[in-house]
Amino acid sequence: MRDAAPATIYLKDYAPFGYVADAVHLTFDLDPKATRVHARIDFRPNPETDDRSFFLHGEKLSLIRAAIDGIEIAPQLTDTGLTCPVPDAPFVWEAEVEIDPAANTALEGLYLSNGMYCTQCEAEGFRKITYYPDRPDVMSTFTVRINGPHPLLLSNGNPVASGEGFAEWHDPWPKPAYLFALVAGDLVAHSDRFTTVSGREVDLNLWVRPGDEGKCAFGMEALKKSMRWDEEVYGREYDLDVFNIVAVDDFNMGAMENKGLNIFNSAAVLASPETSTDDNFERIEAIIAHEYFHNWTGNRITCRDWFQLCLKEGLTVFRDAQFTADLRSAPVKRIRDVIDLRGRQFPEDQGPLSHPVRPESFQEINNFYTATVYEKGAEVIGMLKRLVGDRAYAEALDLYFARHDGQACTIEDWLKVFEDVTDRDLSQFKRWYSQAGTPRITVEEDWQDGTYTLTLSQTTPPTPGQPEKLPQVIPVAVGLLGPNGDEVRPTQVLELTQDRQSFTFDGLAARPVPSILREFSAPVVLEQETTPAQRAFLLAHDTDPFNRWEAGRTLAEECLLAMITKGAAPDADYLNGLLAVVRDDTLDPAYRALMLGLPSQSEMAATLHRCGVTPDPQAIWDATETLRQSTAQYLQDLLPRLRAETQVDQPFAPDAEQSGKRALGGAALALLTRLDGGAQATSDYGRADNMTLQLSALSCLLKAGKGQTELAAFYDQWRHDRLVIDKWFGLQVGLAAPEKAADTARALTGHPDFNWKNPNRFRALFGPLAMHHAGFHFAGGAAYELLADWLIRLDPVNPQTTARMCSAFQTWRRYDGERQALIGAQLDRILAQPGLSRDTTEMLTRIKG
Ligand code: 0A1
Ligand code: ZN
Repeated sequence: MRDAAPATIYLKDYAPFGYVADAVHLTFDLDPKATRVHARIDFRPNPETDDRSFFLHGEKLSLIRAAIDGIEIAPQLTDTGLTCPVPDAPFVWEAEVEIDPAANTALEGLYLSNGMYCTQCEAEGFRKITYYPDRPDVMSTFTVRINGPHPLLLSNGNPVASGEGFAEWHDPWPKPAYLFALVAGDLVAHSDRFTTVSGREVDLNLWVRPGDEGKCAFGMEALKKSMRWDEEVYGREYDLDVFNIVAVDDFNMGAMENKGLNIFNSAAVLASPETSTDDNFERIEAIIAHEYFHNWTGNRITCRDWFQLCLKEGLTVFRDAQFTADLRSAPVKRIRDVIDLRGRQFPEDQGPLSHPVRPESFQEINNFYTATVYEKGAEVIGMLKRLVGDRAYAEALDLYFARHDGQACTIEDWLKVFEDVTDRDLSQFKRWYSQAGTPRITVEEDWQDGTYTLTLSQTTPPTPGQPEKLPQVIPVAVGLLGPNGDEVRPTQVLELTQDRQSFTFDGLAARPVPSILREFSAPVVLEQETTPAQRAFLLAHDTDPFNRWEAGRTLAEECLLAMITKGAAPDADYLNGLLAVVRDDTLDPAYRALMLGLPSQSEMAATLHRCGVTPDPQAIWDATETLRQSTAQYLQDLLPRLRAETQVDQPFAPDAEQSGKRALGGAALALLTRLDGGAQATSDYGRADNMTLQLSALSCLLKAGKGQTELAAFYDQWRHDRLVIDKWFGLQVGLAAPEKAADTARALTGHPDFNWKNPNRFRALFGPLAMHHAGFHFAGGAAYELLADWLIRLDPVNPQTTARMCSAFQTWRRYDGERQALIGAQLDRILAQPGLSRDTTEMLTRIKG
């Protein structure tokens, strides 16, 4: 429930806790409605500070008993914790509390999911388990005894003892409380072993509900690949005798890196060819890697405070992206990441929720697990690596691990290892952590007497609380192509550090065509005025696969802009260039599939807004549809060949090669369906023997306004599988015609399988509604109202998921007055709810601006 006035917490106010926790002993007596937690903690005064106030966080706890050095005390209790006098010397704190896991629908702390006990303590959930200094800079060893009748009783670290009705665990690695975990239930394991580089034998278990055993093999392989990769690439070895992963159905996020006991949303780990798409497999592999990599970047070295969240998240996202690039295709991974960045982080950075990669204040930290902290945080690390070079990066990382193992660190610590290794002053680079907003780069060119000059200028628009921006260090990777398409200057990184800066290239025989921001070397908007012919030239010749794709994307964007703002016809340069690339069978099918993509409709809205035009969602939809139809006609003769070429004859494997073929085949089917009225998709649906093909055919049919028979058959086939039924919900909303999206979603909320308290199911329905640009913004605002109704309903049950879904409204100021009025009214309606959570209140207040 909402505090009278939610407090704002500031980075500048950081102060260490007055006490060190040397050892934590916890005993759990499990009971669904009345679990008893006994805590015994060895504290001593912290020599780093004189502050001797003793405050332990605690929320929703019934205190049964508290004692210091064995003597019972009566602490002063508040809504958020307790205080009491303590000795100015080492002492033993004891407390017994009672908690109610069954009533915990917020899914923070200890809760029940399908009868299984499970915890989520990041960021501040441990305080709902016992009284504790619940802050990441308090690190301690944990010994845990769990008493309960469940066959499986798990906690962090290594098993110490177990018997009828109990188990004991000890984690020798000091950790903050947010990495604590406990699981108790009746689960089955898919087990394996891993021998680390120095010969440690590690038991690996993936624990799932009975019935899900067949969906574990892929996750286990991904785990072993991650463990080996981290040894080989970062020199990081696993450090316990056991690594447990547990799949849980009710989870607010993707997964959690608890020490030695990762807890995963079942959607982020369970996979089989029949029930999971290629994209699901790739995402699962990346999330398993991400959580595993946290063992070093997050667990062994953690964050001093939550403002430093990007220290572990940016670095770990960067590492998992490297892993995927190594295992699969580096260009395809990069392009997909940039699509994601533009789709999720750019709107955040360019709207009312904009915040620095390292925020300086917050009310509810759960609202800062954002694309900016995660994905832009990873981009910042990519830039740093590009600036210092691969070798210095590796040395800096070695130093980071050596210097900070076992510590709770800051961005200053992180940058210092790079400064020490390279002797570079990174103070200007550090602005990437403190300055919000997406920089824009403009380009001027000059050609005289064999010298080509590129002048780059940077500006970053104002963001909330940051009206003025200073220039940042922007690595701009550039290559030059000669008139015949040959590369006359290979990629070189230009360091743009000033507002405006010129770079010259001498000794060229002819005026070159620049390929700027290769590999998307910085998270910026590049505003380069070029002709469609120049774009088409890059699309045909650029040696940088990212920029080649980018040339096609920009051509498409410009073509759509002309169609929307001038009523132009689809551009021939775009269609010709696309045809040439897509028919080139020397190129990776996955890459060609990406070439067939268009900028998303919300991206088009952002571009129009940036150009000073109020976006009309229906006009964007219409232009996109027209362009897709023209593309289908233009590529008509190629489509049968593409389909033949992308047939997979081998047994299903979710690897880069097969999934690339299926992606291109799926893109071809989508175009073909526009020409044949769905005949091919109907036949494909009937023959599909894996979820990628099944879903691709069904999607084509639904998009064409057909496929109701297949949709019903799909439900009957998969009604027993909760993860597939999530897809069934999403598909119908996401592929509805704009005028039907809200009604479709509303009707589905009445379906008996719409278990709205399950975050996956809630998101399965409302995520696609919010992402359906023309449907969500359809005139009249029915979708706004529907989403608001459900956010109001969900907030008292699960504030975290409610608050995250509020970001659907973050771009509202882009639209016309009528839509702004409709959305504004919904925002006000939600904000007026009595007892609205701190999470949702903060999000909506920021969105309103
Ligand atoms: N640290 C996890 C993400 C995570 C964050 C918060 C959670 O609950 C509030 C759960 C998971 C990761 O980066 O994977
Ligand atoms: Zn993470």
